[in-house]
Amino acid sequence: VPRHYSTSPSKPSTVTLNGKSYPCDDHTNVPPHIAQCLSRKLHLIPNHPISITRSLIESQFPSPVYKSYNTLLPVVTVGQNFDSLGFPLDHPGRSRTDTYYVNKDTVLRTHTSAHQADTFRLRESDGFTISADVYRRDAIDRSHYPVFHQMEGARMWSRDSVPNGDIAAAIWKEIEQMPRHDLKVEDTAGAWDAERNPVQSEHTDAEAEAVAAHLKRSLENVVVEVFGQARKAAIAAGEAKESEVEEPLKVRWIEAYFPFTSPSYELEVFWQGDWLELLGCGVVKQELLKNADCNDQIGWAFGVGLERVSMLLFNIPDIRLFWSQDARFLSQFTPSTITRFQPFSKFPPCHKDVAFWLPSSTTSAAGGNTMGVFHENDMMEVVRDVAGDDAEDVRCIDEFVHPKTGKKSLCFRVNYRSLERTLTNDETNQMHEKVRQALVERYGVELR
Ligand code: FA5
Ligand code: MG
Repeated sequence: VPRHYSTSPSKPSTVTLNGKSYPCDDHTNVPPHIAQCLSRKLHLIPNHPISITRSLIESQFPSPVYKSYNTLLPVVTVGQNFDSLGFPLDHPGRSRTDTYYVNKDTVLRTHTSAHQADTFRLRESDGFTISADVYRRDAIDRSHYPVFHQMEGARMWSRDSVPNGDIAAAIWKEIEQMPRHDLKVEDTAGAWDAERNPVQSEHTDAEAEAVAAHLKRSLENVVVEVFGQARKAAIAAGEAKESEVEEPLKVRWIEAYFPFTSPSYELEVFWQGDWLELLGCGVVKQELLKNADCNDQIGWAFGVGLERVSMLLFNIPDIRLFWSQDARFLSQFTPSTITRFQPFSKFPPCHKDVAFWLPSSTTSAAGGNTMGVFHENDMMEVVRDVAGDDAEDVRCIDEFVHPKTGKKSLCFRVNYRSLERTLTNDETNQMHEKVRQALVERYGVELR
C-alpha cells in the first residue's frame, strides 16, 4: 500500500473504496489508513459498544413510525453532503483541510445528514433513523478520531393527512400520549429570537413550536432511557452512590445554528460533573423538504455522535479503543447491555516534539486551503499515517514568525502510546523520524 498519496509522482489514478474504484483528481485526499476503515462497520457488530449504543437509541424510535437505515454507503456526492443541506459555497466544512475528497465531486460523508434529502424523498415512513460511519479531517486526541459514527433521526407530518391541515394540533395530541419523564430540563435556547434562531417564514409560530416540543420531548426520553441505564451500571460497578442517583438527570437545551434547520438546538447532558454536548437538531428547513418533493410536510431532525454517548455509557476513556481488535476490549461487551469498561493496564506514554519552518509560500498538498498554508489537520494526518493508533494526541505547542524573514515556525508535541502494549524507545524514535521525514517530503518544511 503506498503511504505517500499526496505529493508522490506515482500518485495513483484511482482510489478503491469498499471494493469500488473511483477516479482521482487534484482534490483527492483520502489516505490508505482512512480507506481501510470503510469495511469495519462498527455500528453493525452486535457486541460492539457503538452498535449497542445505536440499538438502544434506535429502540426509542420504533417501527412502524420510524424506519431505520443502517447500511448506506459512506461515499456520497458533494451535492448530498453539502448542497442539498444549504451549505454556502464558502463554508469551511467544504474545504479539503476538513473533508476527505474522493475527487472534486465526491466525498466521504462528514455527517449522516448527507442522506436526509434522499430519505425524505423516499417517503417510506413518517420518521427514520440513519446510523453510519462519518469522516472528518480533525484533531488527534482522546475524544477525536477521523472516523466516527452518527445517528440521524427525523420525523415528518404531512399537512394533507391531519384533520383540517392543523399540524400543530395533531402534534400536540401526540405529545400528550408520550411518556412523561423525570428529568430536570434547562431551556435557555432562544427559540423564538427572530434574529438569532428564527421560525421559518413558511411556518407559523404554532407549527414550529409544536414540532420543536415534539423533538425535545423525544430526545429527552432518549436521555432518560439511555443514561438511566448507564447510571444503574455505574452504581452496580460501585462508581456512583445510590444517594446521588435519587437526583433526576439534568439536561439543557442550547441555541445552535445549522444551515439545514431553523430554529436549531444542541442538547447537553450533565454527567459526572460536566456538561457534555450530545447532539444537534432543529426544525427542518422547508427548502430542503421542497427539493425532496415533500413540501406538504414539516418536521424535525437530529444528529447524535455515537462515540460521545458510548464513551459516557460504557466509561470508555479513549476513542481509539473502539477500533481495537484486541479481545481484551471486545470480549467485555454483551448485546443490549450497558456495562462499565474495565481498562487493561495503561501503558507508558512517550512525548516527542518536532519543530520546523514552513516554506515561505506553501501550498498544502493534502489540505490546500485557500490561504495556501500548512493546516494543523495536515500534521494530524501525517501522524495518523505513520503511527496509526499508536498516536494518542498531537498538539501545537509553539508558533512563531521570524521578525526579519517573515518565515513561520511551528512546533508540535506528539504523544505516542499504544493501548495494547508498551512501545519500545526504538519503535517510538523510528515512528517520530518517519513523521519528520514525511513532513519534509510532503510539505517541504525545513526541520529545526
Ligand atoms: C452535525 O454533524 C449535524 N449534521 C447534526 C444535525 C443533524 C443538526 C440534523 C441538525 C439536524 P455536528 O458537527 O455538531 O453536527 O455533530 C453532531 C454530533 O456529532 C456532535 O454533537 C457530537 O456528538 C458528534 N461529533 C462531532 N464531531 C465529532 C468528532 N470529531 N468526534 C466524535 N464525535 C463528534
Ligand atoms: Mg457541534
